[in-house]
Amino acid sequence: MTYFQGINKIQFEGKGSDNPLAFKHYDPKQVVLGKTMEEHLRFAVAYWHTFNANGTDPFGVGTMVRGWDSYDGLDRSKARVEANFEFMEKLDMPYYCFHDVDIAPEGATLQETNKNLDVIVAMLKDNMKTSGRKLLWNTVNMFSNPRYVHGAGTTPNAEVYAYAAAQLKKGLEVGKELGAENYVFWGGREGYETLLNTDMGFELDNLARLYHMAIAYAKEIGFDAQFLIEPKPKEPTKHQYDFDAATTIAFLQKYGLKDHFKLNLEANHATLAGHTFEHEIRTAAINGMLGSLDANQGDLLLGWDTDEFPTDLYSTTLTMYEVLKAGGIGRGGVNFDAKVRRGSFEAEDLFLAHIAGMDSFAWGLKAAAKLIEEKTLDSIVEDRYASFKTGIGAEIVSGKATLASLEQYALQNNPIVNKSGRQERIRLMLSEVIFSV
Ligand code: XLS
Ligand code: CA
Ligand code: CA
Repeated sequence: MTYFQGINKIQFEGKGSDNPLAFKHYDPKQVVLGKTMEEHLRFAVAYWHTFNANGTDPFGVGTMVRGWDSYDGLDRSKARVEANFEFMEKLDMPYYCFHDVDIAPEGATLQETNKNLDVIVAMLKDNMKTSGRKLLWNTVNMFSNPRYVHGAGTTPNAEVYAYAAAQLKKGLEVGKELGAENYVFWGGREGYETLLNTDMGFELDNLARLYHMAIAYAKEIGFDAQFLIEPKPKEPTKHQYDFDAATTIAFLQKYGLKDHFKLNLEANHATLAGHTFEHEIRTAAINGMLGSLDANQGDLLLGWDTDEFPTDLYSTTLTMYEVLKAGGIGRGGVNFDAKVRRGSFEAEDLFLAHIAGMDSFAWGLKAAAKLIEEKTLDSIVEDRYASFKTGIGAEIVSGKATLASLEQYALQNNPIVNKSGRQERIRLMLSEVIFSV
């Protein structure tokens, strides 16, 4: 059975090609700064957007034309598994990611749900073995089912907390079974609407308790995936607890969890938090917490999470610049947590969208590598902080300076001379590099 008829394996044809079903920049085996593009980028397909989303919005029903939708229940889940592997192979996508509810339908009881999962996980495992495709991360969806109306790890209801713990336990077992490289926690309902009915301190204590239990259980079953927390400032709750990278790091530090986690950062979540993606990546990197990336882009004219495919080359370049500077993405990857627009409803659009994202990231990688090779930004930054290399600056950095010694210096050093930051010039230099690769 084929779900993407008429689409062959997507090949790299290079910049001159006008074939929409070909890569112009993503050449998996091309070496950039000592590693292949494939090794740098570790692309992943997000199961939920590609195989589950049907284009429904608050004003209308689904629009997507999908072969697997001619089935129901577990049969549809099986069809999605087949479609997933056909899709990954045709795009030469090495990884995929999913929530438990994306791959198998929830049953009437926890027992039934777990049974459904077992059937599909076995099928995924077989397909992974024959295709060599891998699981970048899995997670459990503790936000869609109405039981999670007031949260999962931060619910005021201990019965719901217990259910969430059981779901999480199964998620860790599934991750182990499929050899997931990472395990993600995104707290969809871990936040609140109003303090008038909320004990924030208690909710955060409980969330930390759940994470400690997860660490203990992963150790018990020998699941050695990297745990990742994915920050998001709002939506669905008004105040999401894992607001951004800095907030999440502070939480992990407070509860003694920092050594067990890294961050899964998403571009659209960064912009919702009022940050750039590169700000979030830098914040994680300087704290040793860069884990993985959810690649997408938001619409700056809209205040919600639009999860569009990433095509902004300035952003993909600066993202890959941060990743290269941080020494690479490690066990993480670039997961397309992105959905085609409601009007892009043909199956072929799934390919065109992923090609757009993969090419934009490959383009960004090449530009970032050039920025690094030519030390374009490094020399600017080095020069900007040069006053800390010698004299009074060196004394500050070495710890020799005191308030009194600095006062003495300041009293004699008159006038102070500052240098221009040259931001506009640097932006143009960036454009020149992007369009030269
Ligand atoms: C939603 C999140 C979610 C996580 C995984 O906004 O991006 O999809 O990546 O639960
Ligand atoms: Ca995400
Ligand atoms: Ca999102």
